[in-house]
Amino acid sequence: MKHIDSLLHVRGASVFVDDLQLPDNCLFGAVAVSAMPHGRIISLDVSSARSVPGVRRIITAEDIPGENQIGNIILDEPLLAVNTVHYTGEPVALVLAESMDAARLAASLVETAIEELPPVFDPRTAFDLGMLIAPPRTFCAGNTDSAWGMCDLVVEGRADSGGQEHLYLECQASVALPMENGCVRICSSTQGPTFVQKVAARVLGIPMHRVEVDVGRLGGAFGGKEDQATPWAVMAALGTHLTGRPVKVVLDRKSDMAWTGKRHPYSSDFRLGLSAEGDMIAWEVTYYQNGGAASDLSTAILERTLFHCTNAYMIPNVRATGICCRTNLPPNTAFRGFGAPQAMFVMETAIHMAATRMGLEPSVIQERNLLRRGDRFPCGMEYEGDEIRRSWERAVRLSPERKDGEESCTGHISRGRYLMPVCFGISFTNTSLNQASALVHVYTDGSVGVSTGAVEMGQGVNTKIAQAAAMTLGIDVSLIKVETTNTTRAANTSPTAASTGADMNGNATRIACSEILGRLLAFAVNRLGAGPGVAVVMSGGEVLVDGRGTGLKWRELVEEAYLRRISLSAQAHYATPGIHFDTATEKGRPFAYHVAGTAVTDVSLDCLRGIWRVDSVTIVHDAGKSINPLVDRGQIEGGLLQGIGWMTMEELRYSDSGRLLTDSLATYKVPDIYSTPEEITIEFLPPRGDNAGIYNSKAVGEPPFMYGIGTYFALMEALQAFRPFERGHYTAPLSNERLLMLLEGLGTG
Ligand code: LUZ
Ligand code: MOS
Repeated sequence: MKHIDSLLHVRGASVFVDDLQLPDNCLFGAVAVSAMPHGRIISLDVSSARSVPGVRRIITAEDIPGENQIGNIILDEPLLAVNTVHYTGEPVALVLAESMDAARLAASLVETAIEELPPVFDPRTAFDLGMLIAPPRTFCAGNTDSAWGMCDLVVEGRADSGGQEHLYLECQASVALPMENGCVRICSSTQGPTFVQKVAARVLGIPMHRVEVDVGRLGGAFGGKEDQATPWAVMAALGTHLTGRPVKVVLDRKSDMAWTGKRHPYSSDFRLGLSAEGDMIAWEVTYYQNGGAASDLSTAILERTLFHCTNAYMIPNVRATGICCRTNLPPNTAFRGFGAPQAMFVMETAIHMAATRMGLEPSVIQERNLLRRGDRFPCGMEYEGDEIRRSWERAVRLSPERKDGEESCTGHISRGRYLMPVCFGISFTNTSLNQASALVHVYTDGSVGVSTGAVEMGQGVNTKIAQAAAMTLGIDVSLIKVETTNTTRAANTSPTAASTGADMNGNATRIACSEILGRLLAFAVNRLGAGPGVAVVMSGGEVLVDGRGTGLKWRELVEEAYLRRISLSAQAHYATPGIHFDTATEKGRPFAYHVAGTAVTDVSLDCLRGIWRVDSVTIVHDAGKSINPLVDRGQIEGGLLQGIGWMTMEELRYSDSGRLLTDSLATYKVPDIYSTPEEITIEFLPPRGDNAGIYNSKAVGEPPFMYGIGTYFALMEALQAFRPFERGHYTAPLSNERLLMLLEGLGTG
């Protein structure tokens, strides 16, 4: 089955926030921001801005009726700056005007006099200055102190990975509409409708039930709209609240890139101890996370880094410390993988360094140490699967054969291969977020409407929810409509994040649908006069008794049930079972299950020019029993490409004043069709046994991102085949510039 939005998308008929029909009296909001990374606000002069024709109102912090606070986990972020600014791009005022052009012009004329304070952009510097967002956390297993003595080799080094722009196609967007009696309705491009509702209520100083948030679909998000759609939506709501008029706030691309947070850059120190045979014995790592100017989701992201500090490997002695550092960059935020890619990059760096030192192929070390069923992660959870080793073995067999005796470096073209195993935990690391709900209505003509907390952002969650409903009800999927995500139909929802959207909302949908079906079938038993002990099911839209057709069709049954005053609606709640975590001991079972897979990446590097291509990527991925292989394949391909971009070309550069220089696609290079691997082979690992996802499928959103890490190390392999070297410091992205420096034996990282 295709993605249910595919026809709309290719026809340009899908509706996004920017496409919504606006009432005639709509105002347009533009944001004035700080041009300094750190400083005291001396004065805010809005007189020139106010004189722009069409400007109706300029809102600053003083106008906020409720709390000027948009923080999530830690309350440390104002909606509009007061007294101090902490990053270039921090909102200081909201200008409302009759047109977007007038609003943007006026916003650029807001004059903020700032007395500059010294900025800090580097997390290690921030750490030295004691600028932490939260106390450091450490995950331990075994005892590293006593383990070093057992090691035949210890490698030490540093690994730095860069940030990443989300580059969702649709920029941040929201429209707020005034409703009767001081209520407000917000249409937002957010992954977290409840968070928008909660923060809007807090800022406006009204109860949550007066704020309705509605989400149709998003033009991509990737984590960038988990927390950071909120300020713009709340600004629109604030404008509406203060003027009584509809307000639209939409960012243009450059502002969106410059002002919003990114994937967290990390700088990490590590020490890996191994036996002479390549068994990993001890692993110590310290992650300096660049959190930016406010906490946002940084602490949760760092927690996931710690959970994934050993990736897919069994290491008996571990000490991993995460430090969440406050800097003067825009608050960094959720991004596909949520701290796990950063952890896995450090792990692979250490393995690569050890392999180089030992004169081994990295795969020799990797394979020896892959997790086996029953092994424990540092958090204490057991690895309950066998997919890591099975995917590894299958990927090795499936990958293109490398001809015996073929030199890996012929002339100036050097080839490199790297195997990248990935093991990713599914569930929000914050256990309480692992809940979802669904509201299902069957209408008297047999058509069905499903509302859940899941947000469609292109990933296909609505398709999977429609499938889950159809599978449960035993009717055709064309009868199912998935409604907008709305806080009046699905309350207290978790953001659609952590790859859990389809699992949790699909399960809530399944439960609600089976409740309705149960009522209908009980009625059918009566209606057909079927005796006790017979199996009555709905299948293909018809009631079957003991597997035989009865001629009683879905629509007829629904109509009759209605006349008998049987409820055709149900609401259901789903809470992921069996998960818990104790932050006092840093032990527990945080994840419902793990998703694993292996990618084999082959690259060719032109050692004169420093340019390269990915010849092939062969992926064996565990999607459980996929309910939609086409959607899952799309996620795997997209994740891979996004991961390759993060590792090899996407580089953020800032001016001395913390202004993003790479604020357009002319200066920020993302993968395009020319950087796509010549061949991508994706095979789904045949599932064994049951999975905790929806209908035995598994979550798919984030894990494939980390296959892209393989491209970095395949390039390293190709480099070393041309020019053998050892380095103690690896840096990503491995841009063409950096590659050329390495080829010349220059540069760091
Ligand atoms: N968001 C979140 C996430 O709030 N908690 C998580 O554990 C998570 N994991 C991945 C992506 N988003
Ligand atoms: Mo996320 S990184 O919004 O799953």
